[in-house]
Amino acid sequence: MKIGIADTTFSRINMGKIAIDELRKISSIPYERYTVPGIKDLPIAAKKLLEEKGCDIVITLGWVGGTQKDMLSYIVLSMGLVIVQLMTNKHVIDVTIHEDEAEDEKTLMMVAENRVREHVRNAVDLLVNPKRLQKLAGTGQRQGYPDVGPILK
Ligand code: RDL
Ligand code: RDL
Repeated sequence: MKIGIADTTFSRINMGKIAIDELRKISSIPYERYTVPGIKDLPIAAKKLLEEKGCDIVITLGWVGGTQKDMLSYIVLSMGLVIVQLMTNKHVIDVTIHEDEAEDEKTLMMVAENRVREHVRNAVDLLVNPKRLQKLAGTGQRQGYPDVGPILK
């Protein structure tokens, strides 16, 4: 069993390092890291990790800049990752930070770190402990910001 971690040099935070730190805290599953220039390079990195490097699941770590052009790049990434999943029949966990989703850099850093760590836990659960996710079904989980919680009757 192996987990792929794909990250970018475009990101302003070392998201790959945070992901590896979390993975080491919660499991001993081996990993393979693959760093590419930017988000549009992540779909092929994910596909190579799954098909050539023998990974069972991939976590992609992307950083989207604040302009409309960056948003368009994000849509390309997102569609590309869905296609990779359908082509390989394996999960790719898309962790994306949008540079404009927080007021200041300190908050952005906190959101990014939380989102990466929570999605690493999701990826490990998808792989080895899917029952934990089932227990959380319908509970309004969010990654990065606090969970919104369920709507109660
Ligand atoms: O294949 C080389 C680049 O085109 C690729 O790395 C792009 O993902 C780079 N890139 C953009 O061209 C862009 O307009 C990125 C962003 N925006 C972005 O917001 N985040 C990225 N890359 O990681
Ligand atoms: O692969 C991990 C996540 O990227 C994936 O689970 C996304 O579907 C999570 N997600 C978003 O990133 C988002 O911006 C969701 C929503 N919005 C949404 O509105 N509803 C979701 N997921 O179920």
